[in-house]
Order: sequence, then C-alpha cells, then structure tokens
Amino acid sequence: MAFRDVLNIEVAAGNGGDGSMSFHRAKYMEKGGPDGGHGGKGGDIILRAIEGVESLERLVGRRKFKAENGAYGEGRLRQGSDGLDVYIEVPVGTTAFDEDSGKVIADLVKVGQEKVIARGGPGGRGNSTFTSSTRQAPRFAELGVPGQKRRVRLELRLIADVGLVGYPNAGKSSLLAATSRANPMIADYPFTTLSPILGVVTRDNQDERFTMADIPGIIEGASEGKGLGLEFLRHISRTRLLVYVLDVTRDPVGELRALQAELTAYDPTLLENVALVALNKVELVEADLATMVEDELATLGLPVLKVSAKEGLGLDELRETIFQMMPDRELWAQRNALEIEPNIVVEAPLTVVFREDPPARGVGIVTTGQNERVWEVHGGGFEERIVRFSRYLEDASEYLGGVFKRQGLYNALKRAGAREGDTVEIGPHRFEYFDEEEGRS
Ligand SMILES: Nc1nc2c(ncn2[C@@H]2O[C@H](COP(=O)(O)OP(=O)(O)OP(=O)(O)O)[C@@H](O)[C@H]2O)c(=O)[nH]1
Ligand SMILES: [Mg+2]
Repeated sequence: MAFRDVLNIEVAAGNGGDGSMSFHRAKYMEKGGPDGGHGGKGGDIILRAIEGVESLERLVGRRKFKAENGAYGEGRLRQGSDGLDVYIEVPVGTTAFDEDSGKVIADLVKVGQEKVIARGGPGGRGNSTFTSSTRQAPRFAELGVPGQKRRVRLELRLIADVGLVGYPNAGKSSLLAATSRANPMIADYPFTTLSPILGVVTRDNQDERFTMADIPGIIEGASEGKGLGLEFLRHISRTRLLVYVLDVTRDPVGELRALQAELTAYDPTLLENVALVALNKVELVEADLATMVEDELATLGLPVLKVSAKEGLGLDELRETIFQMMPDRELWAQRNALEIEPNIVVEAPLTVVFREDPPARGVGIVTTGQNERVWEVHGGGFEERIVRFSRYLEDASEYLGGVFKRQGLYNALKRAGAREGDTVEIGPHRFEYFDEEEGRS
C-alpha cells in the first residue's frame, strides 16, 4: 500500500442515553416515587499517537468511525452504562484538522499523546432528579445529547530534528545510512526513496541524540508538480535544522539555489530554519576542486561540510556541527506550537428577535388574516436545553419555565417588548408568553 500522509476520515461520537421516566412499583404500595435512572454518556473518538513512521492509511485502516452510544437509564435508579470510546492510532507527528472550519483540533507530537476529536454526548437525567417540594411525581426525563460528528483531515508531518533535502541521487539516504542505524534503500537512480525514513544519530558513548529524516529528492519545478512534487516537504516543515545534501560532481551552487527556491515556493518560513550544507561525494573529485566549490557555496551564507557518505569521510564533523548548531528543543517547540482549537462548545449569547408570523396558507386552512406576534429565542443554551425535553414537553413545561426564568429569558423578552399572549419560539417548540407581574389567574 502506498505511503499516505494525508487522510480524510469521518468520526461520530456516541449519543448520550436518555434518562428514564419511571415510578417505583412494589406489592402493597399504591403509588411509588419516581425512580428513573440517568442515561449513560456516549463514547468519545480519541486520537492516539504511536511510535514509528507508518502510512496513515495503514494505521488508521478505515475511513468511518462511530463510538458506542450511552445506554438508556432504567427504573430502580439504574444508570445506563457509558458508550465505549474509540481509539484511532496515528503516527507521532499527526495533526488533525476540522475539515469544515479548517482549524487544528489535535497535534500529536509525543508517543502516547491522546486527544479527543469528537465528544460523546452526555446522558439525560432520570425523572427522579426533577422532584421538588411542589413536584413529587415528575412525568418527564431528560433526553441524551447527540454525539459530536466531524469530518477530519489527518496530516502526518514527521517529528524529526533534522531534515535532509537534496536532488535525487545526491546521497541523502546514503548519509542517513552512514550516520544512523536506519537502513534506507540506496541506488544510483533518481527517486529511490519514495517515502520518508527516520534515523537516530547519537554522539559517541553519550545519551545525546537527534532524529534525522530522509525524504524523496526534490527537483527544480517541484513546486509545479515535477518529480514527486513538494508534498514530502511537509515532513521537513517541523525539523529544527535542515541539511542540504549536494553532489559535488554536479552543479552544487545551482542545485542549492534551486532547492531554496522550491522550499520558498512551498513555505517561505522554511528558509528561516537553521541550515547547513553537506557537500557529498568529495572523494570523486580533486581536493582542490572540492575546496573551490566549498568556498563558492560558503558565499551563499551557509556553513559547508565536505563529506563522503560512501567512504565515511567528514561524517564525525558533520554530526558534531549538527549537534552544535541545533536550536534548543523547548524554545523551538514553543515558537512552533500550533494553536489548537479547544474542543468546547461556546454558547452564543441570548438574543430575542421579533417576527410577525405570516398567516397560515394552504388548502383547507382558514386564515384569519391576523398575524401572530412571535419571538424567536436564540443562544443562551435555550434551544439545546429545550430539545432535551421534547418528548415530554407538556409535563416538563412547568420545570422548564422555572429554569428559563432563572436564566433571564422572561426578563429579556419583557425588555424587548413582549406582550401577554405573544408566542415564544425556541428551536422547534412554541410557548405562550405571559407577563409575571401582570399576574396569571
Ligand atoms: N561515489 C560516491 N557515491 C555516493 C556517495 N553517496 C552516495 N553515493 C551514491 O549515489 C547514489 C544515490 O545515493 P542515494 O543515497 O540513494 O541518493 P538519494 O539522495 O537518497 O536519492 P533519492 O532517494 O533518489 O532522492 C547511489 O548509487 C550511492 O551509492 C558518495 O559519497 N560517493
Ligand atoms: Mg534516497
């Protein structure tokens, strides 16, 4: 299966279970108290980062994910069980975007890191919850909330410290193989490397290490889709240091310029990275020529190191220079951290909007010609709250009225000019407005 570093998936968290409307029943007891239990919470969809460079497609395995719903509450105060969460395993370095808003919803940079990308709905409360001194037998319960549904784009960008960039055949994979224990394929034809490979480079007898990413070669015109294109540059966009690998026997200065131009076309900030040049295959040319090229390259402003991946020349110096030039990890991470959208629903503020309802029309419907005065209620969590009782609206109306009053709905309507007898529309439901101070018989 081809290496995939971008993948679109659909996720649906579990719905919350409905609370139960139930009354205790026992022999010799006339009227039992309310004993409806709560519904369970719906399962979450969770991304989890695991080690290794793997194709997103192979790891994720499929495109649609649904977490389990919470179970209904039951009589005898039995609570419904929570729905099971679904874990989606992705390689470290995976970023998740909400396809619709484009916002980053998760950025997994460490092995084991987890992030909920779709929240299961909370369960509804059972009728036993709603008893009060004046309401001893509530004939209503709360419904569960639907789970969050999302279209998510996953993007894999390797988390490597160093990125190797160069033309095909420059010797990137050979350098990775010569400095680490990675075992990339090496051959004398272009585009040998077709997917990113990671290696770990260590300092002798020490714990210090860095990871180095080998990616497919870049050629001039890559930004217009030539060669394997620029998509693999994604994998060096998070490295702390870039190594341009140039073949001394070709046109190193021209190739460096072309590489930088392609990188800029992809993402101009890439050129702000700390970088150096590994001038490779130096054993193939006279020492004088290599030094000449080195001096010429140095005028472009980057440190240059002469190496031969094949003969093992200059590799210790290259490794040491990388260790010395490497920007501090913490500082770098702070500077490059993505802004992650908090996965919470922000409640819109309460607004009431006046609307003259058009008279009803249609076959067999007699219109009075008199428009109803209607107030639409938006925000403040009112629409969300009312649908949680829509199955029991009549029985719950007195309870809801109390809640709405405490939350300032009637005040807001009154201030806006609502009159006794007006209709109040909240989501799919309608009520008659009455003015408390004018009293109600
Ligand atoms: N003589 C000589 N040949 C080298 C050296 N380094 C690499 N090569 C050869 O150059 C060819 C290409 O090497 P790779 O390491 O596959 O090059 P690459 O940059 O990874 O190439 P792509 O994956 O195609 O982009 C192979 O035949 C290597 O053996 C070197 O220092 N000296
Ligand atoms: Mg290669």
